[in-house]
Amino acid sequence: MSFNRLLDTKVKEIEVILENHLPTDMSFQKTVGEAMNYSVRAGGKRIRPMLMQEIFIANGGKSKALESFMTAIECIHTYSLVHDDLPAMDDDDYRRGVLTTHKKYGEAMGVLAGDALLNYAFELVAGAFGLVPESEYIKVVKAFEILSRKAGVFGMIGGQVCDVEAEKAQVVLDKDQILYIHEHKTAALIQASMMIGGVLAGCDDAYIDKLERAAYDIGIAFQIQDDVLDITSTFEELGKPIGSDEKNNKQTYVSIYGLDHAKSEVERLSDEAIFLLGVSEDDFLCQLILYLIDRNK
Ligand code: GRG
Repeated sequence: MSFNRLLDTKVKEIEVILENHLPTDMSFQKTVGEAMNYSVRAGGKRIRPMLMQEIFIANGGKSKALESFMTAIECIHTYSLVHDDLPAMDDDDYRRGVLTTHKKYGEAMGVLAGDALLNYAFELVAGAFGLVPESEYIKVVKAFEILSRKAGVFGMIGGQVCDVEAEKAQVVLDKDQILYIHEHKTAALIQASMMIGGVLAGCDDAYIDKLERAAYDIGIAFQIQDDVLDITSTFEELGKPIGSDEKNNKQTYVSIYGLDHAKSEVERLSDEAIFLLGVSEDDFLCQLILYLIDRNK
């Protein structure tokens, strides 16, 4: 099967898993439930649950906790997009090709749907203890710790704080500062995805460290490519307006180092990740990494 068909099949399978885990049976709070499900169902590449699943499978994983964590990471990622689109942050009207959550449900419901998705992610992983035998609790605890750390103040939220402050202050960022923001805002959730896939499959600490390093490279390359696409892509392909970095006076790797250097850095980082993971070009994981950094949406 071609890579594109396989990718399509895997995305559809992941969407079934997400659908089976989304909140149902809402009562008086059903509007927020609808807003949560609207945001998740709006689509997206599903790369975080996919990377988690691929690492898990490649390492012979069997745990029944996997699907809870796959849904949890997509809920956390989706909440971050919902909040990032709010008027207090980037104030965007479109995401994933449809109206942003606050544009569709109002600002208060946008805030609450994001909050609820974040909390729901942890409800799911807490529930995973009920799905595995006691001998597997240690894996679930480790995965829980990684998820909470990489999504929190020492991970994605920390990166977003620096990004927001840098944008407001309009100071010129140096390479270390840009990389710090990319590492925390973007790479942290990709690291969590790959590390959790490894932890649930029972990989040892040395291999989890290697996954963390490879995911750092993939995350930075992914973010640089995102900045490239903000200049070179179209609304139709991206599902949101292009040029938003310039509109928000956001400094990016591309605005500081130029398109050519940014593109060669994406290539260098992805080569390094593929080397660290030891995957060959026939492996789906290798092709997935190349697709992520060479994507047009
Ligand atoms: C609000 C706490 C908080 C954090 C927001 C994730 C984020 C931090 C902001 C969103 C904007 C942005 C450029 C984030 C960097 C990560 C990134 C490239 C997100 C887009 O991820 P994709 O391309 O999106 O995987 P889809 O829609 O395909 O799931």
